[in-house]
Amino acid sequence: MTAALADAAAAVLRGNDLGHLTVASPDLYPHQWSWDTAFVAVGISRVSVPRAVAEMTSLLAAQWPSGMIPHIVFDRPSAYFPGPERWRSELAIEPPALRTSGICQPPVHSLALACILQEGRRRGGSDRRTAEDFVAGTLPGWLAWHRWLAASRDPEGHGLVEIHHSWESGMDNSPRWDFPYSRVTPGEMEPFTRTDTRHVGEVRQRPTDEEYRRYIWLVDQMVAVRYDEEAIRKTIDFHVADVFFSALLALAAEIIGELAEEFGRRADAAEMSEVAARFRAGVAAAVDPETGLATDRDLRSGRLLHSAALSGFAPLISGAEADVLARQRELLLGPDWCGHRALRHAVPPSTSPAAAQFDRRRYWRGPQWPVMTWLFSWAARRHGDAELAGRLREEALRQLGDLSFAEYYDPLSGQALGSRAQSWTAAAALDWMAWS
Ligand code: 9WN
Repeated sequence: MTAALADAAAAVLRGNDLGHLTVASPDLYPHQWSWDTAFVAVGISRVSVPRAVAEMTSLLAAQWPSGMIPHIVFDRPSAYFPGPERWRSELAIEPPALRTSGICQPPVHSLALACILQEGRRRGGSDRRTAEDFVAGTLPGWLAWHRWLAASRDPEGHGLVEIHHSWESGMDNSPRWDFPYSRVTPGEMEPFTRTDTRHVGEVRQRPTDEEYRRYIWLVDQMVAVRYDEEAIRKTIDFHVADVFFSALLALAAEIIGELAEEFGRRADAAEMSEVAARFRAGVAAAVDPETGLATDRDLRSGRLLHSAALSGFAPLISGAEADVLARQRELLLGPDWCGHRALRHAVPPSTSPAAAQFDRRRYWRGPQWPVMTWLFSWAARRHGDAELAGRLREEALRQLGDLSFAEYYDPLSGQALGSRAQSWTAAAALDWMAWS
């Protein structure tokens, strides 16, 4: 079974490989996505270090002059909507060299750098050299990305990252965003046709048409100001402090700081360690003492966004004081989350099954996303909680035993949902299989 799972996962990644990049999934997402690429590179490094390096290199080639790593790189025509004609990145005040979207996604890239380096060193020889040369040579680019996030997305230094579209959170239609979206009222806009719903078994597994109208409205708002960050902050209808993105920035900055130190960049290392501390503190301050969950904030109204979404466990990602971590761990394994009695597999659902907003089949409103389980298990291992990491891994591997490598799963029945042969799901499996 174990060997079959690893073989099948590697076959999925080969099938989605265009040579220099891996598409996020064969039909639904036929391009390179930013945070998908990092997870994919972690998995591929277990098979080929040079190929993992190529993956990250192709993403970095799309970096904007500002330092932003865009959320999608469009390198070939496809029916994906919204494609480059709607994003119009060429109109940006400082346009990127490639055709890309105009927003970003959470910065999990330094996790991939660390994994590639570790795997290269474990294998030794040319893999070691390839990994070390790659990290040393591309550190300036990755540092610029983290620096841009810290400066442009937290200009006042609160330790929380602002986002301008829920696609930036990576959890597009999570209940986290229901309130801010209830205040986004699209005006007249160029008509469009969704293509995403053609690639899933049933429309209800995807966001609604109403949600899509708002998503595209926000894209149009950003194009209208030519992606000028200052202007976007003033004009965009969706303006939110994202606690999970912030936790990932804290973790990512800590890791890139360690890499900078190792490669002799002491000033960069000190700067990144400050960034990590700032965002870790921001996340800790966002924990609601009553629920124990971290909370986003709507920056237009000032309102705290209470929701029973997985992002509430942001401190488990960023790291926090021992008592905060202990409470979060207990909650995560408790009856409202992984320990809910109706769950088929004890891995974190995207929304608590005990919450009113829980929808077992709709995208980020209930289903379990294996890549999120991988992230929580990886972070737990890093933060010294091998027990939690091992539990999550074991359950997740059971879930993936159907070999569909689905994008997400119905938490109650265990049925595969969304895209099949999703690259980051296969990558998570490959990495888990290699854990000792
Ligand atoms: C929009 C590729 C991406 C993931 C996101 C996930 C989904 C895109 C979409 O797919 O979003 O970015 O078209 O629905 O929500 O996290 O990176 O796998």
